[in-house]
Amino acid sequence: MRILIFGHKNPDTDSVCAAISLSYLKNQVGFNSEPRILGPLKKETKWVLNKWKVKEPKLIENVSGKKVILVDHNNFSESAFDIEKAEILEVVDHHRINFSYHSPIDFIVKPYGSTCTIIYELFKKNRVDVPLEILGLILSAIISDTSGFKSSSTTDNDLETAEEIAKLLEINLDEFKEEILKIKTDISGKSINELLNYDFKKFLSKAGEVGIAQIEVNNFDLLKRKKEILKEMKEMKKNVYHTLCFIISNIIENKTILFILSDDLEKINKIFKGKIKNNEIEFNKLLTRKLDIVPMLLKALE
Ligand SMILES: [Mn+2]
Repeated sequence: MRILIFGHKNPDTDSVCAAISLSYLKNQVGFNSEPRILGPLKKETKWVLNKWKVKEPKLIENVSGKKVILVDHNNFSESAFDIEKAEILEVVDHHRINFSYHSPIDFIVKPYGSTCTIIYELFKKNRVDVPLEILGLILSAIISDTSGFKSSSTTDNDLETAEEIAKLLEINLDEFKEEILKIKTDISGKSINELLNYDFKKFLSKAGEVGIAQIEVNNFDLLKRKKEILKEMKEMKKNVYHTLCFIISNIIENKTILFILSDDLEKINKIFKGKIKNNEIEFNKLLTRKLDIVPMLLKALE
């Protein structure tokens, strides 16, 4: 029976490239697998697939009764809607562990900046040659998921893997990095609502549901629209979220602005050392949702 391999809902480049790469690897070692996606692709991911001449995976319909492998997520709320009825064979991921299952499975989670870095290691471990287009996908995903190696989630493994692959592909890593980041940070023509939904994830805290939106930009022009942003966030939060955050990371200036609305703003402000002013807090570094913001919020709302 065929195995379906897929990343999280609202797929990003790491999710999609990890599914395609791992599917290729599995097929080389005797399995029959196919990559899938859980939603439409972002502009950046389409550009990457086009660049390496790899076709878009099909949209998933249902996984009930099917054999599946999860990549770039290990959390049912971010997975296929009927994931509880699937047979999970394996997980390859780099997020906080939020998983339990009725039988033992291969569960590969490493604190790397990109799932694709783990998959490159799996190629080596299995002694399978990596074709050029898969090298290209893995490199693109590492650059994208680590914001060009600047994000706090970046490890030496990510950087070394990227350098090794750039050499194999005979491309200039810095130039290629700039190309990807230019597309990733292009928010022109997007409404505030689209930006809030661009890379949105939900978490359950002890106090209630927390929603965290995240985007990367190459300048802070967007901040001029703070009023509009907070208005849109209020609308989104209404009756749904206990806390709603919008992380805006400026990858040129290495700064992060966090907009935050919460029913317990005082508690959260304490964790952030009282630095929240007018629903806003600024950090002089690039923060990531999974390493910096989620742990702080979950702690504050305990
Ligand atoms: Mn990822």
